[in-house]
Amino acid sequence: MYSLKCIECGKEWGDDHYTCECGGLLEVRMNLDEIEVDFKLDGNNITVWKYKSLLPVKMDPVSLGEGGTPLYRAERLEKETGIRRIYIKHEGLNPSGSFKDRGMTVGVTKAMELGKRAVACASTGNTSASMAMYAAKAGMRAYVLLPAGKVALGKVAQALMHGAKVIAIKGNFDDALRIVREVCEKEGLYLLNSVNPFRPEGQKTIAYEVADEIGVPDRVCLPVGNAGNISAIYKGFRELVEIGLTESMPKMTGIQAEGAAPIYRAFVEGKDDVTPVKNPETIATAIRIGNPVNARKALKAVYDTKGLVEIVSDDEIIAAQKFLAAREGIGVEPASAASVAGLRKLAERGDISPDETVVCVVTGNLLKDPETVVRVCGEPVSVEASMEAVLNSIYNLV
Ligand code: AN7
Repeated sequence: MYSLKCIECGKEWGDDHYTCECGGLLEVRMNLDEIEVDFKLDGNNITVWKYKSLLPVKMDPVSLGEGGTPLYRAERLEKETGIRRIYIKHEGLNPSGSFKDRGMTVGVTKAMELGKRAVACASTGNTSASMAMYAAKAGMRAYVLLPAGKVALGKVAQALMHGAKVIAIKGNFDDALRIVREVCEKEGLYLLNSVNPFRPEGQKTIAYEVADEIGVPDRVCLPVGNAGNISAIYKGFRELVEIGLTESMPKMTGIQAEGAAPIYRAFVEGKDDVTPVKNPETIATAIRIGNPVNARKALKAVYDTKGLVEIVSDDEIIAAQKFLAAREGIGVEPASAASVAGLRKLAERGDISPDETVVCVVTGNLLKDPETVVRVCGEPVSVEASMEAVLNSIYNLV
C-alpha cells in the first residue's frame, strides 16, 4: 500500500522510524498504481477519513470528527485586494481548534497500530493541544515540551486539561524539538512532531478537501513555521494529479513572520535549504520557529509550483486578524492571519494576478490566544448597571 523512504537518499525504512541514517527525513510514498481509490471528488461527505484509501493506516481510526472544515468565500477581502476569488479554509474549526488534528488522527492511529502506549512532542502550542486530545481518546500517555512563556494560554489550557504531562523548558521551540527527539530515542516514546512521516499524511487532506469542494485553485496561501503543512498540502495536490483525479497544481505560497523567516531568506537567495534563525521572535507565537525541520521539502514545493514566500510584520498580522474577524466573521489566531496578511501584501505589490482563485488556509482558532486579543483590542468598557449608562456608552457620551 505504501513505503517509507528517505527524501535525501531514497533508502527504505519500516514504520517505526522518523529519520534515515543519512539524517534525511522519511516520507510516505503511497503506491498509487495499486491503490483502489474509493471516493469521488464530488463535494459530498467531506472529512479526513473520506480519503482513507490514500492514508497509510489500516485499523479503524482514532477519530474525533476532524476535517470537513468550512471553505468561506471572502468577498470583502476580494474587493479590497482586487483578486477575483478568495476562499478561506477555516482549520480553526477542527476539534481542538487547529489543522493539527488532521495529522494527529493519523499519527495517533499509527501509534495504536504500532502498539505504543505513550506519545510526545515539542510544540509552539497547537500540536500539543491536539496530541493531548487524541492521546486521551486513544488512552495513551502524552508528554509535551513547550517554550516557557511563549505559548498562547488557550493551547496550554487544552494540553493540561486533556491530561498531558506539560513541561515548559527555558528555551525556544527549536531547543524543545531537539530535546524531545533525544528523549523519544532514549525512552521509546512515540514522537508526534511533523518529523513523524505519518503526521503530514493527515495534513495532506486539506488539499483533497479543497479539490473536492472547488477543484484545484491557482494558489494556496498559508502560514509557515516548521513547514510541515505547506509540504503536506503540496504532497496532497501532487498525489491527486498522479492518480489522474486532477490536472493542475496550485502555486504554493508560504507566509512567514518577519522575525522568524528562515525559509523566506532561503527563497530570496534561491537556496534549497535554510540558515537557522537564532532568536526567532513574533507576536504569532505558533510560528516562532527558527530552524524548520521540513524546510527542504517546503522549498521544493514552492519552487516546483512557481509559488512564493513572503514575510509580514506583527502589525500586518494583527491588521489581517482584525479584518478577518470584524469584516468577514472569521475568528483566527495571529499565526493564521499571516496567510491573509501575506496575500494582501502580494496583491498590493502586483505579485499575483487579479484573475486568480486563491485559497487561504487559516490554521487556528481565535480562542487559542485570548491574551493577544485583549492586548490589541483593549478590555471592554465598564459602566454602571443602568440603561442611561449603557446608552451613554453606545452614543459615546462617556
Ligand atoms: C496556528 O504547534 O509548530 O509550518 O508546535 O499552530 O506546519 O509548522 C504549530 C504551527 C501555522 C505552522 N499556524 O505550521 C506547533 C506548531 C498555526 C500553527 C503553523 C502552526 P507548520
